[in-house]
Order: sequence, then C-alpha cells, then structure tokens
Amino acid sequence: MSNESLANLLKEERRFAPPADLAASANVTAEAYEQAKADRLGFWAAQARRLSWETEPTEVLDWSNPPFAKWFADGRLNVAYNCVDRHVENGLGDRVALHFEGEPGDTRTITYAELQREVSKAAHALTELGVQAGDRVAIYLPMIPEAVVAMLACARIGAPHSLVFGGFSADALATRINDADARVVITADGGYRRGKPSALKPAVDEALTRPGTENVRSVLVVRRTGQEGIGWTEGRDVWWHEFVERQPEEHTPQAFDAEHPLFILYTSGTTGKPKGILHTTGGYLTQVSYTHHAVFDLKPESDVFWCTADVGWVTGHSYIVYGPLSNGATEVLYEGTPDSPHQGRWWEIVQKYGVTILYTAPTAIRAAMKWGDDIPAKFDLSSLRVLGSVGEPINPEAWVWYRKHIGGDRTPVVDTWWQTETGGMMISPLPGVTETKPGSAQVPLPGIAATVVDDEAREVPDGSGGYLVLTEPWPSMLRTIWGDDQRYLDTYWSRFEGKYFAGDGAKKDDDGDIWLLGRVDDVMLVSGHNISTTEVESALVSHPKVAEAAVVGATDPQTTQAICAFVILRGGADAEEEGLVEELRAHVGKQLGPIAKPKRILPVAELPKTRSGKIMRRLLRDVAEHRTLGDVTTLTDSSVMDLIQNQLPAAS
Ligand code: 6R9
Repeated sequence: MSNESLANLLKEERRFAPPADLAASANVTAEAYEQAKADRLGFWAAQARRLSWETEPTEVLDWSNPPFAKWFADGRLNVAYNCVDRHVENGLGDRVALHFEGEPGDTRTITYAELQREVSKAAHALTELGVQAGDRVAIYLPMIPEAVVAMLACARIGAPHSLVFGGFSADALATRINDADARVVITADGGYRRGKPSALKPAVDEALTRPGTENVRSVLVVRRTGQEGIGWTEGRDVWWHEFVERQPEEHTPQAFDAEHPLFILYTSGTTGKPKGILHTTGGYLTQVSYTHHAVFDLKPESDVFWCTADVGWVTGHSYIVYGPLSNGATEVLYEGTPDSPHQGRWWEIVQKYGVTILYTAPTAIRAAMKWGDDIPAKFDLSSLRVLGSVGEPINPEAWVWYRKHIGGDRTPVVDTWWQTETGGMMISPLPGVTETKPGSAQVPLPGIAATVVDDEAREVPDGSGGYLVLTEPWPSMLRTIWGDDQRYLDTYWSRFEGKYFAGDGAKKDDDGDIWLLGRVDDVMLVSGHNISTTEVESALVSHPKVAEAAVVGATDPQTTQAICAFVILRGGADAEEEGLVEELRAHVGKQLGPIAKPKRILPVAELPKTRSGKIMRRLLRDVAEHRTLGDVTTLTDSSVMDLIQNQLPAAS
C-alpha cells in the first residue's frame, strides 16, 4: 500500500441481534470484555485454569525479551491428557468424541474412552520407534481418525508434529521434512477424494529420496484404501494396524513445560521458502480451548460440532483437534469433498448427525450458493444453532445466504479472523452478545488487542482504513519461525515498532468495528486511490447473477492499475448474455462509486484456490498482465489455470 490510506467504500446496513434464548444461556456474556479490560493478564490466567495442569502456573506473561513471549512459563501440563484422559476420568468415557464419516460412506464412532486407548497405543508405538520428547514427527494423512490420534500421540510424548496436507506433492513434503528435521513420518496408503482412492505413500517414498530427509528412520503407514502396489522399504516401513495395534492400551502421560513445542505448521507465504510456524503448549491450549467455548457457545453435553477444515490446516489443528477435544466436544470428522457423491453431501451429514454448530470457509458457502438454494432445502438443518466462517473475508451476500439457507434465518453467524501465526481466533463476534453485521469480524475477543493503523503506525479514526495490527501479545501467538528468529522479527515485528503486523488490510466503521479487506499485497492502486479487492468482490457478489468473484489490479498506463474481475456466475445465469458485463460494472459503480468499476470483467468456470480455499489472486494477476504463471504448487487443482487462460480473449 502507498501513503494513501485504504478507501472505505462498502456500506452495509443490515444488523442481526443475538437470539434471545442463546443470549440468556450463553457461555460468555458482555462481562468478559469488562473483566479482560480491567485485568488482561488476570483474565488469561483465569482461562488457563479451565485446563488441568500438573503444576499450576504462577506466572502469566513473560515479555522481558519482546517479541519472544513466554506464557504460563512455570506451569506444566500434558495436552493429550487435557484433550482425552481427563474427560474419561470425569465419567465421560462413553461420550462420542468423533463421528467419522468416510467419503465412500464408511463410518466409525469413537468415544472418549476409545480415543484414550487409541492415543495410548500410538504413543507407545512412537516410543518404540525411538521418538523422544522434542523429536519432530511429520504427519501426511487424509482426514481419518488416525490423523487425530497421531497428533494427540505426539503431543502426549512431547514430540512436536508437523502436518503436511495430504494433497501436497513429494517436493513440498520433502522441504517440510527437511526443514523440521523430522525423524518419523506417519502416512497412509491413500485416501478417498471425489469417489476415487488417491495414493499418498508413493509421495513419501519419493520425498525420502531427497537430500535432507536422511534422518527419517521410520514410516508408519495406516491402511486406508488397501490399494495394491504401494512400495515398501523393509526395516523402515511399518503398518499401523500391526505395529500400533499390538501396543498396550494404557499409557501414563508425562507433563511438559508450558513452553514446550507442540507443533510446527508451514505457511506458504508469497515468496521464499515456507515458514515453519512454531506453537507451544500451555498458552496455545488455553486460547484455543477458551475461544472454542466462547465463540461457538459450546455446550459439550448436547452440541454436535463440525469444523469442515482439513486437519492439515491450522483451522483443523485448533478447531478439530485441540479446541473441541479439550472442551470434551462431540464432533464430526468428514474425509471428503462437499460435492461427493452429490452436492448435498454436507447437508446430509448435518441432518444425519444433528450437527448444531458448523464452522466452514467462505469458499464453501459461495460454492453452495452457486449450486443453488434448492439443494440445502432438501435436508433438515433445524439442529443448527451457530454458524462460523473462517479463512477469507466473507462477502456480506454470502454471509446473509449462509444465515438464511443454512441457518434457517435463526442462527447467529460468527465471522472469525485469525491466522496460522495467531494459533487461535482473535477477532470475532460472540454469538450471545454481539449484534452482528454481515461481512465484518467486528471486535477483538476478550483479552485480545487489535486495531487499524496508517503508514506511520497511527491508529486510524473510525470510518477509515489501513493495516491490521495486534498491539499486545496473546497466549496462542507463534513463538518464532522454526530455526529462523530473524525472519520472525522481519516478517511480523519490523513494519510497525512494537506491534504485530498481520499482513491484512482492514478498516474501522463508524462504530469502531473491524472489517477485514484482504491481504495488503492484493490492495489495488487506481488513480491514486487504494482500493481493496474484498470490497469490489463483495459488490460483485451482491449482484444476483454472481456467486463468486476474484479481483486483481493489472498494470495500466493511465490509472497505475486497472481493476480486473473474474466472476463465477450463479446457476442459471448465462455468461454469453448480451450486456452482462456492462450490467455488472454498473452495479459495482452504484454500490461503491465510479472509481471502483472494474475495467474488465471475465466470467469463468473456476477460480484458482489454495488447498485451504483461499483465492490465489497472484496467479490471476499473472493472467491479467499476460505473464507466465508463478508458482502453482499450492493450488488445489492446477488445471483451473489452463481453463481460465483458454477462456481469455486474445491479448488486448
Ligand atoms: C485461520 C486461517 C490467514 C489469513 C489472514 C487473512 C485470511 C482468515 C479471515 C480472513 C478475513 C476472516 N483470513 N480468516 N480474512 N476474515 N474471518 O485462515 O489461517 O491459513 O494462516 O490464513 O487468512 O488474510 O491473514 P491462515
């Protein structure tokens, strides 16, 4: 962004009050903000006491060497004990922890008592493979219960895990194994994806031929698909069903220091090698546990929670594994894609298990909008009581659609802003407290300090835009980038002195509520105005014919950058329709003002997305500027780019 602050164009007047019954029995009320304001560290100390500590911490925050934080440093605890054993000890062993739904329709129900046995066996197995506290374990698995078991087994013996998305290539896997110097890899023969088995083990075999992966002693392989012809290296490879199954079912968890490393998770970043984000034990678990309890109003005895993310993404770590299980939740774990074998699969799962709280990403909501309102309408979704969104700014129109067509116009929608680096949710409404505004994450959670600043690090007044920053350390903050303290300082703490720079543009509205406006790298400069991609995309999505839009700034001789939009039309709309592009341009002009009218609009069938569902605008900018495409390795489906390029009119 240049010196010009981010324009504030979009006006959204719709408001939704919390449902009275939810507000009356909410886990967290407005008082939490007051308590945290009066004594922030005391507030977090109280949240830490929601966990079971072997040694209760007496210290809260040690910020004597900023930005290297220590939280609850003299406390000791075991994460797996907190997520599993203590619930069994509290008499909840028969409660279902996981309702697993495989993509081919196979199911497994795992109670907390069973989970305790599985995690114990896996912990023994890792120990037998020579894994000791502090050793790193790479996990490359599909969305099956063993992924959750493997993570908890690592946590139980103090071995930091590093999950790598099941869809990543051998190269990406090798880079991550090498950077973390992993000693063991846990994988599967394959997983199911869109009705077909898709192999994983060959990528591990290939990765382990690369330099820098020599320290991997063992590969533990889950049999999921039973596919033939997967390679086998005697002495290195062991089957989970043989090796783990024969281990004892009881295991005594050992407590670790609150600052003991829990996991490393790689985020791609736009340039350079992936960053290994390091999270530790006590602060991380405190914040993910509290935010899961507060933001979803989880009532563990009656709710059925479903987070649709992959465990290989931070959302899966914090809100499939550590947050929900630390709270004793019953949850759904689904292996596959939303449209396999049909476009109502998710809604069928909600109906089948009586899901009460659903947490998903805007990309999935926009896909459901595109497929049509009649699909969710075929299922009974009346069990739902809270809906969450994460991953990208949610366009107000998608938010309203989600509430209406999935939430029956009754459920609060909580738009939760956070990052791999923040570990847990940071900015979000509370469902029993906040009057919500479609498209806005609104307010920092109790105990969290966030604001919007200009280029000179000055807080912007209400009604203006700039950069999102976090102004106080928080319990689940990243501790560093694995092996690279300097990069940690440079990336997050050098742009604004003493403040964490999130890399997102944001604005404060007239009430002081925060609206996220996309990554600052994506902000467009048009005739001297900084315009956010998010606002133009939201204006396009508010047109009844548009389901999804991606907007980029392409170099332009007259205006510095020109707005170029790629749109996916809703079911029924015709891309060839005479005057469609003009109609959409005029609509944006009316919503946001003439400056924001896209110069070009191209209807497309698909948009390039990362595996966590974020639009990759960088690639669209390459297309719009007729360049060769940059790195496409993190794309879900690289054929999407061929499709878009084929649809382009010849270079203009
Ligand atoms: C949890 C997760 C982080 C980036 C973040 C921002 C975007 C996430 C958002 C959101 C607007 C939200 N983001 N949630 N933008 N509103 N509710 O997504 O982590 O994969 O590290 O991505 O995602 O740009 O900076 P991660």
